[in-house]
Amino acid sequence: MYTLLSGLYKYMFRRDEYCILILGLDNAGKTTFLEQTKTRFNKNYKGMSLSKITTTVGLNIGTIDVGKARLMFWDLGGQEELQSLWDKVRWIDVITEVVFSFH
Ligand SMILES: Nc1nc2c(ncn2[C@@H]2O[C@H](COP(=O)(O)OP(=O)(O)O)[C@@H](O)[C@H]2O)c(=O)[nH]1
Ligand SMILES: [Mg+2]
Repeated sequence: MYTLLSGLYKYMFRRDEYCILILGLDNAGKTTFLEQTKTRFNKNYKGMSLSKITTTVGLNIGTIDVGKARLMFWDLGGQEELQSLWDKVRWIDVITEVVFSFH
């Protein structure tokens, strides 16, 4: 009975999860894009002031829920050392690239 109920619960409330890798060079606006997206889609999320965003060291992960889907954004720092990781990523569902530079 427990298995049946927990299976039903999982079926009703499960979310499809997708990983989205945000790629781009330093200062392209990746972290700003992620902050804006989180602010727009997560009702209770108080976005960080855009002027406070500093260079991402390593990795920054943000999750948003859209309908029945859960999107997990990976904001990978654009430093040269990390660029070698880009082509090693195999399990990512979507790769989005931020190509604009403001400097
Ligand atoms: N004018 C303008 N500046 C932006 C925009 N997006 C990001 N920036 C600025 O560009 C700089 C780098 O942004 P950041 O998100 O840290 O880039 P990242 O290194 O790719 O994560 C910051 O000073 C941001 O305020 C935008 O859409 N318009
Ligand atoms: Mg960044």
